[in-house]
Amino acid sequence: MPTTGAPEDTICAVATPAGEGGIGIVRISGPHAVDITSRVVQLRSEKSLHTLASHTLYLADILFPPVCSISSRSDSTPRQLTEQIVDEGLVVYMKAPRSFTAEDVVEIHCHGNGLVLQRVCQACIAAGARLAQAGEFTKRAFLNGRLDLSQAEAVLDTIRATSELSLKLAQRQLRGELAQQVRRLRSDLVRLLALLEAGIDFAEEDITFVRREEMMASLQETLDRIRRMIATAETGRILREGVRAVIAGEPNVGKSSLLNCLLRENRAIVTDIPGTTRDIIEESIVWFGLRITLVDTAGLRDTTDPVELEGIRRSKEAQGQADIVLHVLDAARLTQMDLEDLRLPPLGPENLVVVNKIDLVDTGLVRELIDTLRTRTPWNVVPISSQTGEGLEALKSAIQSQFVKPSLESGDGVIITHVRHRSALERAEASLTEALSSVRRGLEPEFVAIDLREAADALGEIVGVITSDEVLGQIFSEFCIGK
Ligand SMILES: Nc1nc2c(ncn2[C@@H]2O[C@H](COP(=O)(O)OP(=O)(O)O)[C@@H](O)[C@H]2O)c(=O)[nH]1
Ligand SMILES: [Mg+2]
Repeated sequence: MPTTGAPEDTICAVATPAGEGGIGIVRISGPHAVDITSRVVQLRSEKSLHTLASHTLYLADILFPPVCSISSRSDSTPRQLTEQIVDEGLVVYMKAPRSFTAEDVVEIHCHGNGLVLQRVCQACIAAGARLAQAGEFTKRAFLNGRLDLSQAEAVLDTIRATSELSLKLAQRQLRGELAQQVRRLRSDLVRLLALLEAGIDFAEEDITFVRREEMMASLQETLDRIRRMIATAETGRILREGVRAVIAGEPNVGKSSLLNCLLRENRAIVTDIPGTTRDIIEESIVWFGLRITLVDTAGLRDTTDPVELEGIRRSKEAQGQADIVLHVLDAARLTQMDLEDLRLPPLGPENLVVVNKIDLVDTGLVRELIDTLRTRTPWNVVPISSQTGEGLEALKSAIQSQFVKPSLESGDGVIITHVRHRSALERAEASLTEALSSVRRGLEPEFVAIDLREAADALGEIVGVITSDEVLGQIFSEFCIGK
């Protein structure tokens, strides 16, 4: 269970983004939410805010400064509405526990003007609220048991999602898909632990509560399930954060042209002078629901120009951080050389060879060239022309298919998207492997129990059953104020 008790104070913050908008919302959460709001707004119906029905919108005038402080709550003198009105808006009360934080929540919807919103917030503070910290509403939802930790993280993922696939994963996690699976695994371990501990307690009577084979089979099965989850982590990270695709190759092969062509804009300078691009240029787009950050780099060649040398250093660094490297070759140059002499940096399975400028070469020759490259090497080779746009769709699909597996799109199974979850699963895996080996070697149940408990605790960290203030602080500080 969460270590901290339910908060006593009432917090407020602007919940909508800064800038102009059709509406802007101030959110107030805590035991005094209604009292505080009653100092800041007045219903058009003149009724008391304490009579509000839950989950219903009411038209109201928003006042500033607050008419009276929270301590003189019984004050019933009619309010002077003259210059104090800041705006008009709607008020909605969400009675605990049927609210985002599971506390009493009031939202004041006014016009989306920063000045108005700020004044409403100041009025709430003057009336006894405290300005919320980053992520504090979501943190309260967690502390009050409304969300588990993985769901709280999914709230942030939902806010941050920049592609359909990342949004889909965030929503699945928000609905508790990961949490359910982790809880099942954990309860299996806790059950085994209970049997084991019962065996330890009754050791003198020589009673066995769980047979060794049964224990081994159970542990093995849990271990397999955890390993399958860990195996999804790399794809999950990419779907959540997007793919970093670095365009690399010798000068003048058409790297910047490829970037421009894929972005459909003249982002990078293209010239026929080798060594034009010196800095890293990056832009992000979404293809097939997946965010792709394209990174154009300086061409690799021997040079003494210090600026170009720095560009080349940055290019190599960018390649090191890439999820996929697109190695661009010039088709016209390839036809003039012996392919045996072609040197490429070591390529992993997630890298692509892009043969550009095929418009300059006879179609038959291009086919021959590509066939030769494909048969001689394990590389995935895609012919394109940045000039005519030929082959670009095939290139996009080739990149996409490296990262989006059909099984992910069909939505079966849980996908691990957070490093925090992955590291907890890996610790659980290590402890279970240890436990399994202890059982196999016939060690005392006490040893096995220690590892089982560690594995269960590691799983518990994912959903927040076991947690520290430090971890909570880290997670919620990433949120914005008002969430
Ligand atoms: N014919 C043709 N020329 C191209 C193509 N791609 C790039 N170029 C030309 O090749 C030269 C070098 O292009 P650039 O994109 O600056 O190469 P980078 O140095 O690799 O970034 C420019 O003159 C481009 O117009 C292509 O697909 N076909
Ligand atoms: Mg360039």
